[in-house]
Amino acid sequence: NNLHALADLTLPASKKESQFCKDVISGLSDTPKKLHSKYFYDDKGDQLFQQIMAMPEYYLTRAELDIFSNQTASLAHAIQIEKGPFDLIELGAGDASKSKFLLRYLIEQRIDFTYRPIDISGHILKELEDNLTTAIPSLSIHSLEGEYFQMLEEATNNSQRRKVVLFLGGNIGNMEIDQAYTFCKDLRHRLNAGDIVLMGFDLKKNPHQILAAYNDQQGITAAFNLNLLTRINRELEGNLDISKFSHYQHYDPVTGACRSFLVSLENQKAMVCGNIVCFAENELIHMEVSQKFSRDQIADLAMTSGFINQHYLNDTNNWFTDVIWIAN
Ligand code: AVI
Repeated sequence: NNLHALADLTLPASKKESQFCKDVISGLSDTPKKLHSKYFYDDKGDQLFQQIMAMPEYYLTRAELDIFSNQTASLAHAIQIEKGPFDLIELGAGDASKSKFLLRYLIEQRIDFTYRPIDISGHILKELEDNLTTAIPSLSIHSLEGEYFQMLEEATNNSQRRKVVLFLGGNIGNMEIDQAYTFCKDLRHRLNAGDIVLMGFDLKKNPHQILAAYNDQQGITAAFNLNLLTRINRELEGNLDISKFSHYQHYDPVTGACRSFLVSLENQKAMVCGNIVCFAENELIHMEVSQKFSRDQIADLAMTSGFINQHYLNDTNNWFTDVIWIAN
């Protein structure tokens, strides 16, 4: 183990005990080293992700927007609006650019529902509430800041209404496959039979197209990855030298895993959270997986987790799919 705890008196105890610090230290002690992509989203990370979504190579957001803007009525019927009042819970709501189409449609149809966006970023939620209140004044919105399942539990404890859970953007792809199975099973346990999940999956397709979406010419994805090192420096009193790491992206068309790494450009040492971390030249930090799925994989995920795979809504190019699952 190349990580040594130092008696560091400068870092406040609260920082050393934070989950962020623990996760970073444990990830950088692993072989291979890893960091969790959920930590990408500080204010700068939110901004960079907005830029990624606007990039010509990053087709995912436009594909799902195509589904939400052109098949809104089908989506609304797929979530069974005729079955009466419900809570529409969105995990990782972000800027709700897609769900906005559905929200507007439901309001126009005078459907009784409450929108409950969940996001780890308070900054994003505040902006979202402001925007939605202006765009759709009659919308009932109660946001929840925090981790998905903690907040889902809070949402479930406070209401007896049926639930429709949105998990869009291909966010499920940011979990390793076994974690995705665990996640869907946990999600099912927190729902009642008949509740609905609407989940977005990025599909396997031409590997060149997938790689290009994460290996953009302008280097925005690289900056998005490197920004986590900047965040560690700022929040965990680190002194990682950002110029000594470079972004490397890899797509495996057989497994469907698109992975990003940072490569250490030389032998180096840095302080993080009162610990010394050593990097060998060319050593990798695994940063993120963006898993791509086949329809068979999606059907298996649904069935194994206790959902009936109701149907698929695809974008015009068949690149991305939003799937409706009903809790069995
Ligand atoms: C949020 N998530 C679905 C994005 C993705 O495609 O995996 C995050 C991202 N990472 C690099 N580009 C976009």
